[in-house]
Amino acid sequence: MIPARGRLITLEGGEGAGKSTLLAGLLAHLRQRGIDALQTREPGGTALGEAVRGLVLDPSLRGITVQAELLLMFTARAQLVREVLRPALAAGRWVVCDRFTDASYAYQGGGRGLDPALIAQLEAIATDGLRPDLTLLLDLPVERGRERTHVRGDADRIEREDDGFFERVRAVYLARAAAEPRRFRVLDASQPVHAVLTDAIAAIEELRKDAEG
Ligand code: Z5A
Repeated sequence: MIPARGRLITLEGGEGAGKSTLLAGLLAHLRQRGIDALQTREPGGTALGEAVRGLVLDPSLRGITVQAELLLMFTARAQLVREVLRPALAAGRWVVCDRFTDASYAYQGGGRGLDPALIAQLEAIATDGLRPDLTLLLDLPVERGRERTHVRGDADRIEREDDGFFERVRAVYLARAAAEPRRFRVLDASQPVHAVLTDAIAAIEELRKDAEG
């Protein structure tokens, strides 16, 4: 018997929005529902992707050009799609991925100012048409995210950008969500953790019912 197609759920948002915190609760919910789910992240999720992550977040590599940064993000993504995402989805598994292609439009497009048309060309190569079934955008004012991450200390290379950078990132995320309301759910990430999880589960339940269809 051919397994039903799995589903790809992506989590997006600015720094400190609460993606990692939400991930554990979402995985627990899916498994309780009897869904075979796995988690992964970008950049990362494969040996190559984790090596790329080490490079792009390394604060000592100050001279990385914006074009090189963009290519590194898509290098990790090309590997993740073929090594992890496509096989898992084909086997009927659900995948929750901490960031995906929307992050490149937000950070390299919005934050760094690269042309979205250029990003779309790389998307076509790296993702081979794979798009999320559902994207949960954890929206949070930039200063609230900063307050949350400051306590952690040792900011990575991208976290060291100024507030203007993160305001542009947020604006692109919200614009993409507005342009694709069927795929995106915008969650108010300034709520307490349990309330964000409740909203996220509601969105996932809609997807699950559609999948059972
Ligand atoms: N990047 C890119 O530029 N282009 C791309 O294409 C891709 C990525 C894919 C790595 O991502 C960086 O790569 C990222 C974008 C860039 N750079 N930045 N900035 P990442 O996902 O590893 O990095 P991050 O987004 O900065 O992770 P983060 O700061 O850890 O955010 P988070 O996972 O969304 O937050 P968290 O760890 O769950 O929570 C942060 C703190 O807030 C923690 O103490 C929690 O306990 C607390 N928290 C969480 N939720 C709440 C609520 N609801 N209330 C109060 N406190 C909370």
